[in-house]
Amino acid sequence: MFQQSTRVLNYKIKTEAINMKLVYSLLISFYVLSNVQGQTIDSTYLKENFDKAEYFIEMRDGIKLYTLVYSPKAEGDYPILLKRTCYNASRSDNFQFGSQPSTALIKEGYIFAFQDVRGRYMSEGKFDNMRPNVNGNDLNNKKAIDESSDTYDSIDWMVKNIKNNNGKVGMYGVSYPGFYTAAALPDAHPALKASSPQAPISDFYFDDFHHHGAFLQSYTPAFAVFGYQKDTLTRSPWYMDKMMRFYSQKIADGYDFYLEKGPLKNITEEFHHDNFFWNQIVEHPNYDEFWQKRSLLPALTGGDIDHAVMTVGGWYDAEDLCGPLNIYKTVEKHNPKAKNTIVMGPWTHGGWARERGQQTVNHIYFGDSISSYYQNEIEAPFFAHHLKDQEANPLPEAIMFDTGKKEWKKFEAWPPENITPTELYFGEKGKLYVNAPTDPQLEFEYTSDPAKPVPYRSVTEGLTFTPRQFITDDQREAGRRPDVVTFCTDVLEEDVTIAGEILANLVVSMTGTDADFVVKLIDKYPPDHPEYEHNPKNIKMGNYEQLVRHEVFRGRYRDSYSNPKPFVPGQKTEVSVPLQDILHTFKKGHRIMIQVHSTWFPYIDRNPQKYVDNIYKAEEEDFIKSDIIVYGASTVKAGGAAVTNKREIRP
Ligand code: PG9
Repeated sequence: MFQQSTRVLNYKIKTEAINMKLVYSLLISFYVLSNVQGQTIDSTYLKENFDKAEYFIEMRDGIKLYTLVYSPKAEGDYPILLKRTCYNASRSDNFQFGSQPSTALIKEGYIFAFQDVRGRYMSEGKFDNMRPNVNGNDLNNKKAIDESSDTYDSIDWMVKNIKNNNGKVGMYGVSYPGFYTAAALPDAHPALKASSPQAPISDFYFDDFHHHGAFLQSYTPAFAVFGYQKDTLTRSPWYMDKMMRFYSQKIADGYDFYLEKGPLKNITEEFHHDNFFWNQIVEHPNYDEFWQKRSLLPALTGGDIDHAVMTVGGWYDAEDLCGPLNIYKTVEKHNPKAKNTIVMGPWTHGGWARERGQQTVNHIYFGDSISSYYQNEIEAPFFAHHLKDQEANPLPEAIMFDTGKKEWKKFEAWPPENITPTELYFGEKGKLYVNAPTDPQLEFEYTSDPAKPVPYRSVTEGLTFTPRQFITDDQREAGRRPDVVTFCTDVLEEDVTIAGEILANLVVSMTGTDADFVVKLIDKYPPDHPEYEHNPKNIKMGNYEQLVRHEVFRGRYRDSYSNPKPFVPGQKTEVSVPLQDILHTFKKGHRIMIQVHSTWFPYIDRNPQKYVDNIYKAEEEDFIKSDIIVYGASTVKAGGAAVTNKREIRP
C-alpha cells in the first residue's frame, strides 16, 4: 500500500524515503493497534478456506461502495459479518485479515465483508467526518444519504446477491469502524441482527481530540488522515505527503516541539493550512450546529433499535471512552426492545482485538489471556447466538472488569443502581477525606504558567499519532510541581470500590479570565507493592501513583458548551468536571489521590488564560500566567449515576 507513496517520495530528497519507514511503522502501529496480526490463522489458511470476491455496491444516490467479500468454501449457509471502514478495506486484501475478525469467528464460519465508506480508498463519493445522520429511511429520497442509509443499501444488496448467506447480518468494528457500526443502528435493515460497536466514536466534541472544549494537541499529526479528499479510487493513502510534514524530521521530544511552535495558529499555518477537517475544527471551537449534527447520540433516541447490540470498550482507551459508555447508555435509555450489553475491559484503544498473553497497559499488569477470553467467551458466542441461532449463555447487561481487583464482574445495570456515590473532600495539608466534608473556605493556590505547562508524561516522548501509554502513568513527578494541587487519603483500612460515573464539582477563582481544569483520580500503591515481571528493572511499583481516570474541562464552557464565557477575576465560580466511568477497587493498604491542575502538555493545548473568542487563533501575547485558587467547597462524587450534566442535556 506504500508503493505509490514511495514513488511520490522518489521525487524528493533521498532521506525522506528513509523516514517513510518511520511513518509506515507509525501508521501500521495506528492500524495495527486496532489490527495487529495476533492470529494463529494465516493467509494460507484463509486462502484455503475462503473464496474472495470484490463488489462495487450501488447506493440509492448512485454512488458505488467497494466491498471485499470472503465466503467459506465449505458447503452451508452463513451469516454475513460486515465491517465498514475509513481505514482501507483493502488492508484485508490477499487474505490479510489482521486482528479482526478474531480466530474464533474465522473458525466459526461467516461470510466476511469489508467495505470502504463513502469517499475513502476504493469507494466513490465524498468523505465527511462523522457524517450527520438523516432521520428516517425514505427510500424514495435519493439525496437523503448517511452512514445508516449506506449500510441499509449495502446489506440489502448483499443478502440478495451474495451466495450461501443465511439472510442474517452482523456488524463490528473498532474506533471509526465502531462509529459506522453504531451509525447503522437507527433505521436498521431488517437483516441486521447483531451489532457490536467497539470503541465507537459518539461525538467528536467529546471523543478523541476534544474533551469538554479542550483540544487534544497530541492528535495533531492524525488529522492528515481525515482532512483530504481523494481524486481517484485507490488502495493507497493519498495523504502521505501531508503526514510527512510532521515526520520528515526526527522529533525526539514532543513537549519541546509543540512549545516551540507556540499558539495553535502556527500549527495551522505550517502544517494544516489545506486540511479541510482541521479548518472545520478551527472555525468551530464551540459546540455549535456543526458538531451537534455530527453527534450520533440523538439518532439513537428514536426507540426503533430492536436487535442485539453489544458495545465494547477499554477502561484505558485514551481515544474513544466517551463513545462506548454513552452509546450503550443512550441505546439503553431510549430503546426498550434492544438486547443491549456493554463490555468494558482493562484495555487501551482496541486492545481486545490483540492477544499478547500478558494483558498490560504500560507498567500495569492486569492478567493473562484477557483478550482471548473476551474473543472466545463473549464475542464469538454473541454473534453465534444471534446470527446462527446457536445456544449461548445470554449475555448479562454489563460485563465489566474491576481494574483494581483485576477480575471480571457482571452487573444487571450500568451504572450500577442503588449505589451511593463515594464523596471525596479536599482537606488541609493535602489530605483527602472520604465521605467527610471539610472547611469550604480552605484555599489551595497555584500559579498556572502556559510558558511552563505541566508535562503530561514524566518520560520524554516524541510526536504521538494519538495518545495512549500515558493513561496509567505514575503521577509522582506531577505531584511534586507547585502548579499541581494533590490530595491523598490515609492508608485505606478496607477496600473501596468505585463503580460508575464520577463528577468533580470544583469551586475556583483566578486572576485570569479563562482556565482549564485537569482532574485526576489516582491509586497510590503501598510501599511494598510487588514488581511486575513485564517491566524494566528501574520501574518500581512501591508507592506508584497510578492514574485511574482523568479529565480536562475548558472552564469557559462551564455553563454551556455552545456559549462560552469568561471568568470574572477573583470571583468564586463553580466548574463541574464529569470524568468517564470506572470500575476500580482501591484495595486495603492503598490510598486514593486526586490531583488538580490547569495545563497538561502537549496532550492538551494550552489555554491562554486570558479569554479570547477562539483559542485556535490566539496570539502569543494572549498567553498569561494566572493565580488560581481551588476551594475546600469542591467535591468529587464517584460511583453510581454521580454525573448530572447541568449543561446541554445530551440524550
Ligand atoms: N480514535 C480514532 C481516531 C479518530 C480521529 C483522529 C485519530 C484517531 C478513530 O476513531 O478511528
